[in-house]
Amino acid sequence: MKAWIFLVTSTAIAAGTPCTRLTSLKIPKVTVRSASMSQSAPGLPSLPSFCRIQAVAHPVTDSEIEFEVWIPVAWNRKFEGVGNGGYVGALSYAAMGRALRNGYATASHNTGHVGDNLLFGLGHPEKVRDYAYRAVHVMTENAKLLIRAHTGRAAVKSYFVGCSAGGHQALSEAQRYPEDYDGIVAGAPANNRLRQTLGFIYSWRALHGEDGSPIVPAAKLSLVTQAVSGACDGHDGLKDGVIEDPRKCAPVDLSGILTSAEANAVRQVWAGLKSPATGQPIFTGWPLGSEDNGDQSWKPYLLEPLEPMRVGVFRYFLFGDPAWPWRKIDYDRDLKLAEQKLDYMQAIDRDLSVFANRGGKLLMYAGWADPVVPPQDTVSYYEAVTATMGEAKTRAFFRLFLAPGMAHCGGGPGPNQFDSIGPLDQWLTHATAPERIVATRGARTRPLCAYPRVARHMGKGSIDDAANFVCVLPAQ
Ligand SMILES: [Ca+2]
Repeated sequence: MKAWIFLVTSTAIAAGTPCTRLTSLKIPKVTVRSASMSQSAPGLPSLPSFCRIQAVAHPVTDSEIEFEVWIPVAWNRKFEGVGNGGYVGALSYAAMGRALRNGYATASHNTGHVGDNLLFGLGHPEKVRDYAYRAVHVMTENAKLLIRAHTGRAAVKSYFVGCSAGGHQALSEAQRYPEDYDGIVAGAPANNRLRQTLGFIYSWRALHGEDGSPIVPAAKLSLVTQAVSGACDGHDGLKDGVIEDPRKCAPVDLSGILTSAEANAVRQVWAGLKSPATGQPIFTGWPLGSEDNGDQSWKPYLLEPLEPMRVGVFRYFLFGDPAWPWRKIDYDRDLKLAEQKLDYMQAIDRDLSVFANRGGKLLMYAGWADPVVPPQDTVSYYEAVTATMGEAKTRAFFRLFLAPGMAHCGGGPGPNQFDSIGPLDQWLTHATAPERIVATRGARTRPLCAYPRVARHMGKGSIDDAANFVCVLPAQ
């Protein structure tokens, strides 16, 4: 009898609140605008049946965070929060669709504003904070609450998956809200955002004359990449059209394709921004081989914009002055000011002990041919965490995978399609730490190896088959 009562009780709890009745839930500072069963979403005409919840959160005055939570009928009992790209104030429906098809309950948000124009932050410091770190946390807390309300159960595991700005969000969650997620995937993280913005300004100025006209013709960028490939491809021991580690490239002769002024501009972008006062690096350069790979290039990020990308971080967020003369930037002084006033815009804390000690796992990846977020900076962050926490402790919860020839979050000449949530889930549920992840591009498969290891061909068999590669420490 007692067992029967328990069964009835747990069934009643498990039944939860019907989807359409979630709109009447009272959640502090949240309004559930709609909730209904669905099998589609914008751009996703055919999805597994799910409860679609649309809501808005107002954690503080002047904050308005749109978010959605999707809970599949055939639920795997896990939650996957998904990240955003750039400054785009829009929900990531495609990523939500992928999570849903894998059985996850999922959530996305619009970062607290609409559209990809940094003007949103002018005079709205709370919206900047929403973008920088708060919106993803607010979404996460409320998504968990709604999942529990609808299903009657808490998710057994919670994961976050993001790339670019989503990678920044991923690291911010691990650092600021280490109890939000059990597992986190941080792809090409734009977490060093203040310095990277200076890198955009510096690189734009390197590639343009004082009158704003480009020094390097866009059509020549692909020639630079071909020259880099010719000089560096075989440097890793395998002529396969992919550069294993562009930091090890020998000097590239550009004299046959660029004028000396053009070559000088490109070399400045490669070299990165150094402090005019001390000569110390402020931000890494962009990697050799990232100039133009057809599908991704420096063109939309460094060359074609009429002013430096994301200059609004300083113009609107820091100085609050639409007329701020960015050409007169003082890299040392203005970085210092930004670090004082906009520290929350970055996620560069090297101590992830709280996340690690509660069993959190972090999988980070980057492409070696990324024209947006230089992978050298991602490596630097990993090495900084390792130096802070120790190698053994770091490897126990944090792995970095570098994809040779991959551009920004995909694309590029190297194998660039791979599953990250699967290996992360295996790590959390079976304690199997990822050592290699197989990436594909067309018919070619290749293992991505846990840093600092690299994929080495065993000397026989196709170079297009991952089975013929082992992960080894690179030759010094
Ligand atoms: Ca190669």
